[in-house]
Amino acid sequence: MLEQTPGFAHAHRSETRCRSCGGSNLTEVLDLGETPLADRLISAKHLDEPEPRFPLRVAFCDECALVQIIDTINAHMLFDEEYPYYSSFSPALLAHSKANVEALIKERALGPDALVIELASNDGYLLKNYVEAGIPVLGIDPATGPAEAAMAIGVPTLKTFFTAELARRLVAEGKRADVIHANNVLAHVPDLNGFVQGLRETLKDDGVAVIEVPYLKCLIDHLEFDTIYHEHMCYFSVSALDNLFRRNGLYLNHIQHLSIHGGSLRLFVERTEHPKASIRDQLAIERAEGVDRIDYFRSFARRVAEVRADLLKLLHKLKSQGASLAAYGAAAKGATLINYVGLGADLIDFVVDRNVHKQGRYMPGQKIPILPPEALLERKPDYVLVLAWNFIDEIAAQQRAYLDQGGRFVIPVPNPRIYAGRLQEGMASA
Ligand code: JHZ
Ligand code: ZN
Repeated sequence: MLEQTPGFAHAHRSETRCRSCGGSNLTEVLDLGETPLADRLISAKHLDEPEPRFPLRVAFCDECALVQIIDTINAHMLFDEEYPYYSSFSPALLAHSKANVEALIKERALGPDALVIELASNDGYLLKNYVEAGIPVLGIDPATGPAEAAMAIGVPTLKTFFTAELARRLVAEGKRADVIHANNVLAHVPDLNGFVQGLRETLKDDGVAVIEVPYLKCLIDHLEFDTIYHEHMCYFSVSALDNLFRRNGLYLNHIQHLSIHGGSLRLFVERTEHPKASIRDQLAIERAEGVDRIDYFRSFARRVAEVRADLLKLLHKLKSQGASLAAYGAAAKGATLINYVGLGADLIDFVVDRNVHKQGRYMPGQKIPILPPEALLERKPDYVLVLAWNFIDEIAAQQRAYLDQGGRFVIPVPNPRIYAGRLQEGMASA
């Protein structure tokens, strides 16, 4: 057991077995040190209190190819009443979700007799589209603020975690679903097999689970190491997903590639097996490139350390030239980045974010204040490090006035650089 922040040791556990197959051949591929919890923003009144930090280590399972963190934090600590992530603050995400719902309603001819369930329904950003179309929905989310926001806009929501036990209760109440959405939640689940079994039970025989996960291959290829934090316990390849679903009587039949969150997969999972070419093709790519083998991850830690060194060098150079620096996006990934790289309030004056629940609070670890985006035009920092680089196009459009006045963006990954108008070839921008 590693040394813990006093008083918080009970909230942390080191895994010795794979979260998916239970195998004991976990090989560490990256150690990001001890970091604070990425979505645990600090309020002014708690600024002087000790902040918990926990080890953050990534491992590869030789048996089922799942990449995962070794360190598990108690879920109630991760998703408490202060959880600040509200999906609805990104218009690009709202448009992405709406298009997905419209396509499913059409393809599956969903109507008033159908039931759509969303796991981790957050503030109702997706289900509200079904409600508008007169299709019954049920949201499930344990985070108090977002769940209440969903109910306030007419999205019925159970404020709890989805587990195999809750699935049995829903089935007993006759609530099996035609469609189950689960976006960016599979990685958050401590009992992966229990969650997937619950999914299976809650799906109607001909139902489909539509699941979005950030894609491991994008994480590795584009050095998106900042998307690693304690909330994200797993990092999925198609190979590992295929193993996971199959073990629990579900089948990955189709995938779509999405640019959101730095490169994601949308999975179509059903109770019967009839894979489309998209599955065979991607499994073949992963096999050919070795994503299902440890070698693929061997140089990752070295390349991540290079990003850290390059970013520090760039920012210190700007600072030594007399430039002032701020950052955009109090994203969870931003917390990993500033804490792993070591970017403190001495270097970055403030962070801006549109999410009103984040404004007025402080970044974990480094305690940099979070302000509304208008602060960029008011204070005119010379450079803005874009922590939410996955939304760069949207942010650049919104901050046109700042850029036109000579302000400059710095993009941290995959290679730290001053923004020249568009992202590097192949990078996602949502
Ligand atoms: P964003 C989130 O991670 C949440 P985060 C979660 N941890 C998860 O699993 C992953 O996604 C996949 C703000 N913003 O969404 C909003 C603006 O201010 O990339 C957010 O605070 N203005 C559950 O937190 C942040 O930036 C804008 O114009 O790393 C973006 O955070 C836009 C577009 C965003 O991911
Ligand atoms: Zn495994």
